[in-house]
Amino acid sequence: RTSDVGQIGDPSIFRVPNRYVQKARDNGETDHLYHLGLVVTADKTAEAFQDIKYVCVGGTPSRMRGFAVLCLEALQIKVPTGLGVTDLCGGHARYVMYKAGPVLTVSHGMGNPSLSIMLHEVLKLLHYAQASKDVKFIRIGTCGGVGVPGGTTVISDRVYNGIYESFYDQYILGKLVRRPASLDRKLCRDLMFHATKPGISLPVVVGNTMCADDFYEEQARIDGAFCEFSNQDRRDFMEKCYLDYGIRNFEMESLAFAAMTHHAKLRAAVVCVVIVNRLESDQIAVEVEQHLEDWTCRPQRIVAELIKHELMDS
Ligand code: R2B
Repeated sequence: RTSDVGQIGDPSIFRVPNRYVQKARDNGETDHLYHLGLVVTADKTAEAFQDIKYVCVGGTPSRMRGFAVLCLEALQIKVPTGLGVTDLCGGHARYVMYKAGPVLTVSHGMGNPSLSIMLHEVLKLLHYAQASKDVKFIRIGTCGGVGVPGGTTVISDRVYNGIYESFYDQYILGKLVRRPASLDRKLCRDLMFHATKPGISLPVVVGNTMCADDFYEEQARIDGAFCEFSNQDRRDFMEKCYLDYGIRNFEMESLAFAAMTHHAKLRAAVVCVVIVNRLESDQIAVEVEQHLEDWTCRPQRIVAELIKHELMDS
């Protein structure tokens, strides 16, 4: 970063591609990030986030708190005794957000719409904070495996919607807007490297991901409240996913995540641990509960390792 960091037009800082928000920041106006429960301006509040280099997101508040604690340990950051990690979101927020040095960890709830609201507000927060445009975004989550056993982490290569297209579709002003959902290949490779190196050595595959807008019918489950296809249809679909499209997992947020980060010209990756192999079962076995703690930490360990090494090298 140069001495003119924060100057309007500084090419090293991140700007949301929205002229209205750009103008608001340049004019020093306030912005209510309603779902984060924060009122921000390009002043001290936002400056607190200027050093962010990684934004890691995941479904549940407890997992994102746990990841913040893991990052504090990995980066050997001491927090004053008794303070612990503090949720930075305001009172009526829908999400939680923690900061561990240059790592921001934020929960996103379930599904593309929930993630999308959080991401709009976090992107604006980084914009107001004049954070670097090189911030990396990583989703750490859980998923159903397609021919991949429980406990294995899938690092996404391509992400598909339910009809095998890498686009996130939205209806804006009565029109269909299709945004390409694209992840960063190098970040994916780097994550794979750290996952498999001696000392970490976790079961991990790189594969394509199908992102569904529903947990049951759209993910070919026959155990939802409705099911209008046969078990054979389900098997044919799974086979097509696996063989024709290299799909190795199903989850519910990667499409909006990949499309929005790509649209904002930011690098992003998706790292999810399998909690059920969908070629074997629809339901998450009760016995899996005993592994959940360990398994859900696996993407966190891989990402913390990458962050630690990248920061050490920088
Ligand atoms: C994985 O787990 C959730 C559904 O149980 C959803 O957020 C997802 O992508």
